[in-house]
Amino acid sequence: MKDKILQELLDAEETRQRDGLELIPSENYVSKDVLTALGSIFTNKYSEGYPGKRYYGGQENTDKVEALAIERAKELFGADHANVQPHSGAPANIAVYQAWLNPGDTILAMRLDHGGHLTHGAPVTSSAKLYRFVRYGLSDVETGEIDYEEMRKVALREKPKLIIAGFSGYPRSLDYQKFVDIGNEVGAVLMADMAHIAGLIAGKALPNPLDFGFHIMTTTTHKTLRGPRGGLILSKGIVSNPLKAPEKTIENLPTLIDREVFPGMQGGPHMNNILAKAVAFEEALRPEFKEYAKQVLKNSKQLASDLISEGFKLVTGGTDNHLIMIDMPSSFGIDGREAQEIFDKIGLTANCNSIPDDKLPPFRPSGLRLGTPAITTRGLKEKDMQKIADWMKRSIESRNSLEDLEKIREEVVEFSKKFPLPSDN
Ligand code: DSN
Repeated sequence: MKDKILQELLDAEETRQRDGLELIPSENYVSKDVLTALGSIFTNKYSEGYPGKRYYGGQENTDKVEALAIERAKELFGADHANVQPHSGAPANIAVYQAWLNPGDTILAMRLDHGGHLTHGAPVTSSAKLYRFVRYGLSDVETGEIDYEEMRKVALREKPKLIIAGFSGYPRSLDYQKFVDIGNEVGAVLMADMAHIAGLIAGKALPNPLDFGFHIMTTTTHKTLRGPRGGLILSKGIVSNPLKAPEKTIENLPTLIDREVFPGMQGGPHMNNILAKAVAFEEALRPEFKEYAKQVLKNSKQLASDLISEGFKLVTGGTDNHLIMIDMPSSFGIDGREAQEIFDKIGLTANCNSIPDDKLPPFRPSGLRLGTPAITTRGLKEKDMQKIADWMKRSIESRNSLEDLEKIREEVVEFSKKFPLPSDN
């Protein structure tokens, strides 16, 4: 790069990623081919519309790329329809809301302080101003059990037009069948926001909500799915006529979604990004991706167990997925942000997060959220989890000694260097 300042920052970020361990559960490392696709000249092209139905000329290659990305996404998730254009997870969710709902309609989603996501109606979002969000949550924060009885009562009372299953801070499994039963009873469309676990679903390590009768699944493509930053919407059913505004019926959902993504809320798709999605979907279709998905879960369970042995108190007592939430004040009398800052000093990257019924505020919450997707991509196995738990414990105990923290950091750097980034190959 000619700009020396930016080149230095790029180099510094590469060193940070290489010399540390990435434990944020929503991050991952992409392959060299995904990086190549992102940096390709497809970024130069405008392609408003969909394959075969574009507004500008010169689409002979973009059409093929997008068609391939769509076919691969459908195969990966057993969907009838895929829209690969959403720029990220938030626009994917908003496109679904706008495709199906009218302003003032009701959405039933997980309590944000019990693990639900910002885009599921946090008061600060534009969606919360347009739609009425009602909530389900946990019946028991000790086990993480969702209160399905209460969810049913709320659904019968509030008559939501959309029910969302999905989370960004929940370490347990959802009972998709219960969602489907409740949704069918009240006539709601069922949307699974699988942004966090899409790669584990694609790798068949976790069940697929579409198999249970969910109508729509949204996801990002850059978390466990290990693709470029981006969004994806999958559904059952086929597009009738994307050029004609259809009635809002379940059969028309794919058409409604396509029309809402473009021209409803986005302009030209980012074709370099769609090329990179097509690359990542092919990688996720390979047998070795199934091994990866299984290993993410094995590492997560092992790390949870090693952390418990070191005295960390985990929210819900463990994990069923890639994500672990630590209750920091109950473990070591510090808050989640302080823990995040200590771990930054030794090269372990995680993020602070609210825990259910948190007594602390969101910017300085009690929880520390971590996960195993990125370290599993680097090649770490169960036996390596004890090291991470040990570094975490030691660094908290040594938090007032810069010298001790520096010593731990050297150990982390030396260890991390043994695990190349996938883009090195
Ligand atoms: N920021 C993502 C996460 O970390 O879970 C969700 O949007």
